[in-house]
Parts: sequence; C-alpha cells; structure tokens
Amino acid sequence: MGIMRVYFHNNCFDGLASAAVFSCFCRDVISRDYKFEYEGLAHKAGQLFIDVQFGGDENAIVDFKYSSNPRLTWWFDHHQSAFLNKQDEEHFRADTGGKKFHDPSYLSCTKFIAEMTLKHFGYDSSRLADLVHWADIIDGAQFKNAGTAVELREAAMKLMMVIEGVRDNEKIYRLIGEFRERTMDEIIEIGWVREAFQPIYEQHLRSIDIIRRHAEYSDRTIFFDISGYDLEGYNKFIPYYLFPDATYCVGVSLSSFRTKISVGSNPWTPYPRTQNLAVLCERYGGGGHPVVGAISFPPENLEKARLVSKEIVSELRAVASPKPGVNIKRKG
Ligand SMILES: [Mn+2]
Repeated sequence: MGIMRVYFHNNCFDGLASAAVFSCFCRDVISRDYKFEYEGLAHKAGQLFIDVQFGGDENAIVDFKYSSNPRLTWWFDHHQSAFLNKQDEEHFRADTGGKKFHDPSYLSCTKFIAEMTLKHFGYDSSRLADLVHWADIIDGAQFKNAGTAVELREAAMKLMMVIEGVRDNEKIYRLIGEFRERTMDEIIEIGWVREAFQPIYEQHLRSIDIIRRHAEYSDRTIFFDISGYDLEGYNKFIPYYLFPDATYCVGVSLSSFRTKISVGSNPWTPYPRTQNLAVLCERYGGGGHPVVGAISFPPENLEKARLVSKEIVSELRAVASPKPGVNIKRKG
C-alpha cells in the first residue's frame, strides 16, 4: 500500500473536497494503511503535460487534467477541457484498468467521485454528503442568487473563500485533512481557520469595491482589468452581484505566476447564454466549462492578455442577447 499521493486542483473548493472524498474512499475501501500526501496543481500557460514527479507508491489526480504517465493510478475529472493533447485523450480511451474516470456532465468532481466509487466499488460516502452537496453548489454555481455567493453567510462559503484566498499550501493540505474528519461548521471554528478567514474577508470587501470602480458594463457584458491590484483570488460572483442584468463577464487579473483572463457567465441571468466559453477560451489556449472558462498567460504577457480580453469582450458584446430567453444547459 504505502504512500498515496493525491494531486488536486489547488485553491478550488471542489479540488480539495475531491481530494478529501477520494482519500476517505481509499482508506475505507482499499486499505487503512495508506499514508496520504497532497499536492495542489494550477493551470499554467502553455502547459503540455502534467509536470509532476508522481512520487507516491500510487498516484491520483482529482479535478484536474489527465496525464498519460504510467505512474498515474487513479484519475477523476469533470472538466470539458480535460486533456492537454490528443495523445493523452487516446491514452485514456484505451485504458481498461477501471480506475480512471471522466464525465463533463457532472457539476462537481466531488459528486462524480462519490457516485463512481459507489457504483464501481460500493463505497458509501453519505458521511460526507454535506461536503459533496456544497461542492456541487459551488463548482456548479448553483447558488440561489448572487447574494448567497457573495455575502458568505454559510460555513461552506467562508471555507470557499479561505481555499481560494490562502496561498500557504501547508494550510490547504491541512484543510483536506479537516474535510475528511469534521463538518464544515466545525472547521470554520478552528482557530487557524478563523485567523485565515479574517484578512481574506476584509480583502473580499475591498475587492467588491475595486471591481465596482473598474467595471465597464455595456451590452450585457462586464469588463474589468484589475491587474494593478493583487487580487487574483477574488470571488467570481461579485460582478453579477454588482450587475445583475449582465450575461457575460471578462476579467483580467495578475498574480506572481500568471496573467489570467477569466471569462464567465451569470448563473442568474434571465438572458440566454448562447456562447460555449470553454470553446471560446480554447481558441486562445485556455479552457474550462461551457459557462465559465479562463486563459492563462505568463505574468510578463500582460499586454497580450489585455488585447485578447478586448477581443473577447467585443465578441461577447456583439452576441449577448438583449431579450430574455432560454439558457444553455450547464450539464451536457
Ligand atoms: Mn471541479
């Protein structure tokens, strides 16, 4: 048995929840003797393969792209853009080991893991039902309204902000351990979690103000460039909280390791979302889901990212429908 090394989508509620549910499955169903190690993965510009050591006795990737490395034992992902290249996709299609799973119709990888491990291995994850439920709401943007997503009243929403805002990986890995053992109401009361939340919450309030001041809204499309601020981890529903009539949102942000264009659509809009944003982002080397995507550039390519973001904004403003209608399905 030995070391199970779990690679997961870093700074993402669904990524951490996936790692927790997968770990519980391994320990409860496969063997109690595993020692778990975690490593978060982030999307990088021009990534051609998953650049990690796969240093465990067994290695798993959850909620992140596929790797054809023979040292990869388990894989679960629900992203539409799950493969870095055609060879990886063919490698996955040819796999008959029964430990690698992909289904982009799932709103969250966490729920995907819960259902696949039940179906194929008889694993009962009901103890973790609340975590699975919230991962589906958060990753699937299934909040009742923008206020739920931005006002952060629920423990799960506070934890989402901690996960997206904390840059100390040690804390991220500890949270996965807490998700395995405790309820979210318990976790948010832990001293170090409260301490981590407080500055993130203050930053959240500040980011609402910055986005409000920088947003340009027309033709049902919001555009903002906040690359002048250290704000990569902002809550992605703020724009729709500020502009409830918007259909699309394009944001440019900058961190130490990438310039990022976020392309999203308003989950609560009464206006139809007709554009597949995964396809749109793939055109520029990015990816994602039909209703939300992103493109990463090296940090020094800010000007290039700005040009691309203007192109995308023009395209979305030209097609954003002025009339209420039927939304494209999130599933599918
Ligand atoms: Mn996910």
